[in-house]
Amino acid sequence: MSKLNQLKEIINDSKYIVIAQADNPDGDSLASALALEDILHRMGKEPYMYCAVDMPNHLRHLSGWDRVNKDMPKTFDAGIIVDTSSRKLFEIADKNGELQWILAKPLIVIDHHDIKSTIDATVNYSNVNAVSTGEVIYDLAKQLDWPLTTNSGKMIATSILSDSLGLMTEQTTPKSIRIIADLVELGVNLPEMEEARRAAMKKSEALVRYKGKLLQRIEYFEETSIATVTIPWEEIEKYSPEYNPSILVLDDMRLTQGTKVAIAFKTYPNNRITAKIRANYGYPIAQALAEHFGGGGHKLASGFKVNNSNFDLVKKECIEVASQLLKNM
Ligand SMILES: [Mn+2]
Repeated sequence: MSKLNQLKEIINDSKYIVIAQADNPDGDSLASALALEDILHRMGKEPYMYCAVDMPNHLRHLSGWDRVNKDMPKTFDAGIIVDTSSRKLFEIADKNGELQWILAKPLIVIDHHDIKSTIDATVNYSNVNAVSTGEVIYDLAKQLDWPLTTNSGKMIATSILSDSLGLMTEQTTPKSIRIIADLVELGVNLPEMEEARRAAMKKSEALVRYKGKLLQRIEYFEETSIATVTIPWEEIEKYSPEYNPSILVLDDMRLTQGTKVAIAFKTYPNNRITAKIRANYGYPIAQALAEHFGGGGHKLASGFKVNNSNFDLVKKECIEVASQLLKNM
């Protein structure tokens, strides 16, 4: 039997269907889950969305995000995993045993990543030429006559625009662009979607003014190679509930001409210090710099924490090590 027919049969034979996202939900995974939820609902099914972690704030403009549950139901007929073929990305469910529940039922993986699946699914339905999982779902809807509405269409468009960074990545194909055109014809309103996305990113007046202060306080070293900013405890207390102060300025720091690495320090009571490090493309020193202080991360993004330390000394050492790592490249 073809994969398409197998997939069709699993859905036909099931009523309660779990739609699962991995531990790193993004615009594609959430929008794909929401599109499938709408489609399955209209087919008379009972879809249930699952993700082991909270939906990030920047995705909460997608209506229905709050229907994603953090635990797996006890009974259901089948599962659909969206936007990943990697079992490693279900670490939480793997540890608490819930992954076994979904693996024990007929399971469909709908994905577009170019990796060999490590999920023991009944059907691995993956198209590596699709720019997003939503694009794969659109194809399935066309082939299997699934009911598309302006709502599921909007979610598919969101998924494509999200993973293709607004149709601007190399993986974007004429087909992805045609699907967006089809969806607009179906009634999807792109300006309205964009406005909702931007509205979710809006910040309070106080936070915008605070960002201005932080920008004023950026220090540059070795010409502008290294940029640092320091956020004291009083400001962490005041502004963190609305937004992470480091994230507010790190990108602007990295966008300074000549800047190779940006470091945001936070100082806490009892001489505890944390640092968030972001290196620019071509200067992959972030991980080594964090490791020097017992931290870790990736080549371009990392962090560390130290206790009982004198801030001025930690900062001085951090700048010296960063400067040395850049010289050694
Ligand atoms: Mn994706």
